Amino acid sequence: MQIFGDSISGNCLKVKWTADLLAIPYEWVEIDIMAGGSRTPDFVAMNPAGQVPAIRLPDGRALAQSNAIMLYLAEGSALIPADRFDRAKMLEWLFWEQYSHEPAVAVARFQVRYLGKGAANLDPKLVEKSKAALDRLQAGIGEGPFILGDALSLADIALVAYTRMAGDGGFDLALYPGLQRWIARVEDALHLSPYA
Ligand SMILES: N[C@@H](CCC(=O)N[C@@H](CS)C(=O)NCC(=O)O)C(=O)O
Repeated sequence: MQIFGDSISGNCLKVKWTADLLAIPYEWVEIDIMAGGSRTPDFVAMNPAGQVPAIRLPDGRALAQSNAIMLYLAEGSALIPADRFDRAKMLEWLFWEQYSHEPAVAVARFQVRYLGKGAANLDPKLVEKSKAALDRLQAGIGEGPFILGDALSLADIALVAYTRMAGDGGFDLALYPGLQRWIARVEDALHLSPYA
């Protein structure tokens, strides 16, 4: 299997971390999105959305969308709850991540860290949406230790990706001690060094 990803992208790292944790062998193919690497004719032939991450299976089939790829990789593993309700609850968080968290927290980070926009110049609505997402996540985790309770799941992997990078967008994670403790637990479970 090949994973096409840009190492600066939380969406891509989620996929990498899932494969690493499950000891699934892969070849990482670095795609430089800032240089248009996901918009080349070859890449778009594989993923018409022109975005990373994407994977290509040994039989040639390709799959995109970070959370769909994670679900594919983790099928049958402990990262997906066996219980029907818990599994649906995990999906609830994954859908929320893509609609209410990533489009705010990741976009703010991208604009500040990679487009050089001052955090003070971010669209106030984007800042508000990001803070609401961080508040919601912290409240949802509660005492945890993980989002669904005792067990690490794909919800933690998906949501930690950009939450741990929120400081890049000007958000002070020290204001979210519950998130800081959860980030440390998930980083530990994924064998990651703290994000710098
Ligand atoms: N919903 C998609 C989002 C993918 C996405 O936004 N990819 C960005 C990097 S994080 C990208 O490829 N941007 C380059 C481009 O759009 O040209 C997912 O979860 O995979």
